[in-house]
Amino acid sequence: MSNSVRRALITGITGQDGAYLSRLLLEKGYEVFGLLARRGTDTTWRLRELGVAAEIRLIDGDLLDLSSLIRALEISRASEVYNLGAQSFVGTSWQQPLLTAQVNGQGAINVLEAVRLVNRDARFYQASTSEMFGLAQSPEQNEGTPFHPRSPYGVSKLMAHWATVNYRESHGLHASSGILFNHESPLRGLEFVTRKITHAACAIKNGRQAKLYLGNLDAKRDWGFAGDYVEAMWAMLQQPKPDDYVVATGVATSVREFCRLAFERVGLDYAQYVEIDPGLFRPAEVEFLLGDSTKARSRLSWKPKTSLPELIAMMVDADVRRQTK
Ligand code: NDP
Ligand code: GDR
Repeated sequence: MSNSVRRALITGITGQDGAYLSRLLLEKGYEVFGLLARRGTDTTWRLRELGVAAEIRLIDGDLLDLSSLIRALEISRASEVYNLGAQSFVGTSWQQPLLTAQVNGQGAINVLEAVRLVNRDARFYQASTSEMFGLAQSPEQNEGTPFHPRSPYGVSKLMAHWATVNYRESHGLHASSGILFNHESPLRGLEFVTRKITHAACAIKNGRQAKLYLGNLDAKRDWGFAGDYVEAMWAMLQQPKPDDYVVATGVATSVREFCRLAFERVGLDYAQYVEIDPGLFRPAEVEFLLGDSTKARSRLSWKPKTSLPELIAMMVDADVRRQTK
């Protein structure tokens, strides 16, 4: 292992963002290590789909086990640590508020502690979220917008966000927080609304599914492409000073409009197939999110490259390919 090679450790490497970030870092010449939480089934399909699985070194560990994180930092000798691991589904966070708090909140502090104990010079990235704005206090949200989380998920992420700020301020760590708005891709989990829609549009077109049941169609989100967003994560850790950055497209679209565009891509009218299931409404909804990423655009020279229609086409076409295999 040469000392000149840059090494990164990613928690949540088997998730959507973990896969895209792995590919980006490998392209940049990094050695990539990933924390692998033991599950009953194989969780590495995204890494295989992007063709990067063979190049990554997986280290067994869990965000709830500090000793495993210390070990992962020692083995990897990482100079950049990306904490992407989370119970990331907002809906589930009402059913599992304590697990969500532990994995997302305490888990982030465990990673920060491991960095502090093993290598204080390692740079740290925290996967913060627009869900922290929740009941948004201004029509466009930026780094100065007050937080008002609306779910146990949002609350847990706020803990991790402030812990990141606190380790920066009290221990001098190079710890940055990326406040990322929703980002999607063909690798998105099926529980999230965008992939649920693109998957169903294809299944309905193929005659495998009759209807699509959804909750609140009027919620609006600022949706971007995950492949673009991981570039901002990396750019944050290349800055001389750690900081917080909002990453977003600046375009808000309703779930209803997302449905219309996705079904249109397969030649169907969504209104004939989408039904409302009141059970899918959330106890407290985030109705509207729209990000102002001026700071990331000027300081990181970052901007999204993929429009929403392009993203939807990419997701629908991938589901068509998968379902016609
Ligand atoms: P995913 O849900 O796709 O991935 C989550 C990852 O966390 C998986 O690899 C999962 O492993 C891992 N994980 C869960 N619990 C643990 C644990 N106890 N120990 C170790 N690993 C664990 O999320 P995304 O890739 O979409 O998001 C990445 C991060 O960014 C998350 O923290 C999310 O909250 C945050 N975020 C995401 C946004 C988005 O729109 N995608 C927007 C803003 C923030 P396994 O596969 O084994 O379950
Ligand atoms: P979100 O994403 O909660 O924004 O969190 P999700 O796709 O789950 O919901 C977006 C909006 O769609 C509405 N909705 C439905 N959602 C789901 N999942 N299923 C449905 O059937 C449905 N019908 C309507 C929701 O009510 C909501 O308003 C995502 C996650 O990736 C988080 O980890 C991340 O932090 C945020 O994005 C930014």
